[in-house]
Amino acid sequence: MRKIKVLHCADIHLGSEMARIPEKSKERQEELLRTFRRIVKLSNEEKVDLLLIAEDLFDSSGVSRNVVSSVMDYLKEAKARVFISPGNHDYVSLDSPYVEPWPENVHIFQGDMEKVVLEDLQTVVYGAGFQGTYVKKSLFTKEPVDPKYLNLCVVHGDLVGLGVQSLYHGITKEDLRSSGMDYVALGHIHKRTEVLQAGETYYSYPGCPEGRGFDELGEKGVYVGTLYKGGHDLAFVPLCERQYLRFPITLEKTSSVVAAEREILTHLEEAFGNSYENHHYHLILQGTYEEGEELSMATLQGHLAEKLYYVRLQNALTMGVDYEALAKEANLKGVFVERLLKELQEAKEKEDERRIKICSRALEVGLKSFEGSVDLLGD
Ligand SMILES: [Mn+2]
Repeated sequence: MRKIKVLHCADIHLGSEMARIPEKSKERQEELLRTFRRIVKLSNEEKVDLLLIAEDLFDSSGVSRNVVSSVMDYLKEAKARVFISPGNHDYVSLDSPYVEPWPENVHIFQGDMEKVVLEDLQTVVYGAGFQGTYVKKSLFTKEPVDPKYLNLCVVHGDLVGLGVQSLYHGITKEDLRSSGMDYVALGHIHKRTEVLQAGETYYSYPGCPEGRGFDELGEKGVYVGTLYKGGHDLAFVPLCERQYLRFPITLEKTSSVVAAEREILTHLEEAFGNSYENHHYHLILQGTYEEGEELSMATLQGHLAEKLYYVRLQNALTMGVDYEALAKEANLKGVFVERLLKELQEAKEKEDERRIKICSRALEVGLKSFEGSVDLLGD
């Protein structure tokens, strides 16, 4: 059986402003371009037949001349045939880079669904391109595919439920199932999906190959592998330069900034290995501190920033209190704590999660109010 090898990437967004972390914007734009170059290099190393770029190669039609020239130069080095499907960010327009001459090995889908027959590979590559921000109609054709060939499709698609409208070329599983395609290389959703199946049609979103903010978390990359009638062996290949990561860390040592710093760095090194310094972190610090020993988040963040590429701290530490001892005090505070502890105990016995939360919070805030006024908004 004829097998072909492909690299499927999507949503690269070259030229993106990366405005969510402005101080890193310039550097990240360069890194994004280098990531694209690594994609092309990988396609050569893996000797793929086809390099499929599903939508939003560029962040906009107004992308700088330098970026367009670099992309063309990189693609000239590609040994694979390249297929680009413009999406809602980089749609085809009169001033778009897509109307310029591109290297000979690059095919750009300019509008309605068209097909390119590759006799030597016994493969047909279908594709369509956006011509504006929105595409409300279906770009799939009703024309039946020729089952003698391996039929692929590269397209921007917003996978929606039956009857749901989308401004971004809504497609349903039924559309995929009835398309007759062996594989549909999708773009639009920046979070990767597994390679999925609708009837005989396989499809996937590889997600963006480089995150651009804390809304694009974790490892990013592309799909590489072979496709054949009735199957595939596509595998995810991570190749992002840096990740955006957000998670809680429970600190044991909260008495000094240096101790906390060491604990956090050790934790990150264990979790992410040698390259742990390279990532963007949003860390939610949990744990308890002794009264009067609250950590300075600004100082801790400053220390960590010397090591880590980017770090943002969220202070979720709480003051450790010996409630049992307080409950025994013969004063109003003692009565309050004793009463709340009883309520909390009852809530725990009934496994009433909502009540447990309310009682815990009431204890915490109530105790603070004994010390003076409580700023609930800033808390
Ligand atoms: Mn996109």
